[in-house]
Amino acid sequence: MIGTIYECVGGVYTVKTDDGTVNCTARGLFRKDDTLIFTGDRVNVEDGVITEIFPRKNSLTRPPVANIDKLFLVVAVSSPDPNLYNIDKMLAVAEYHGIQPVIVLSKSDLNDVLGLYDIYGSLPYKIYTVSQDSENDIDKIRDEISGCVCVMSGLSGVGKSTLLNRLSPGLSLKTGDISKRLGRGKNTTRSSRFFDVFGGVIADTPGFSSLSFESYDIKNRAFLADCFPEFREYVNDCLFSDCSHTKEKGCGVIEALRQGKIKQSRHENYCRMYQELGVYKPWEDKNN
Ligand SMILES: Nc1nc2c(ncn2[C@@H]2O[C@H](COP(=O)(O)OP(=O)(O)OP(=O)(O)O)[C@@H](O)[C@H]2O)c(=O)[nH]1
Ligand SMILES: [Mg+2]
Ligand SMILES: [Zn+2]
Repeated sequence: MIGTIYECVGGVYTVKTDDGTVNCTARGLFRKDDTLIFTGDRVNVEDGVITEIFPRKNSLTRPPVANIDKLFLVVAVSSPDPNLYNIDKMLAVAEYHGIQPVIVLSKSDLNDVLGLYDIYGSLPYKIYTVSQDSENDIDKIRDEISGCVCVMSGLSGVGKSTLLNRLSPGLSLKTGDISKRLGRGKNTTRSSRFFDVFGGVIADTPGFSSLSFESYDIKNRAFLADCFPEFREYVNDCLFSDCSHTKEKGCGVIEALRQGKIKQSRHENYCRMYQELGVYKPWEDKNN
């Protein structure tokens, strides 16, 4: 039987097949060689045991999901405060894996969205706004899900589960408070779980507090500039073909930044990521 993993909790996998939903375990071999099995994986099941994982078109480890078309990056305008580095990292990670990012600004009842619009409004991404007391873009987000496999992603407490409950009230997902002391969410959602809604699929996922590139497999920083769509039209203007676009003379990206065509914070975060990624050493790569 072939099916799709809808949830993984403590070694039990909920698999949806044409004949219904079954709870399965995984073949011992997968555990032995540390093969990760993700929500979204297409698998073969025999007698309640997953025997094969089919090749993925993409996968993320935080949130842990596979075969995704769209990533809704939920960013609260306040509580928790937006972290531009996290936003830019997540957008780059999605681009790297061929996943279409959609930005959702949440909690717009708490603060102005204009600052974030100023930075992200000119990127080739759709941006929607949601708040607990108005319908805003709820219908448009429903339309985005239709026909796609989507994932909600964002810091703990930004309102991912709350948004899903708004989109589809029957889901009744658990939501949690923000810690007053720490100003962040309490990791209320514990697993990545798919839901069939509006002719598509969407995963609620555990929020994160920080990001690391190792876990996302952006291996080679030479590809990083390509994950910043607004850089693409300027990279061919650089004087040096191996330009890193961080500080070189005659760099087309830096010239575009100087002319205000690229946002300061986006370039700063690009440089920070570039440093963080370091030089790719294939011989140290366990997965090669
Ligand atoms: N003011 C305001 N609060 C909101 C809004 N959306 C969600 N909240 C609150 O934010 C808190 C966190 O919401 P959740 O939906 O649990 O957040 P989450 O992103 O799913 O968090 P994790 O599961 O921990 O990753 C709850 O107290 C919600 O009531 C909003 O639009 N406005
Ligand atoms: Mg949640
Ligand atoms: Zn350059």
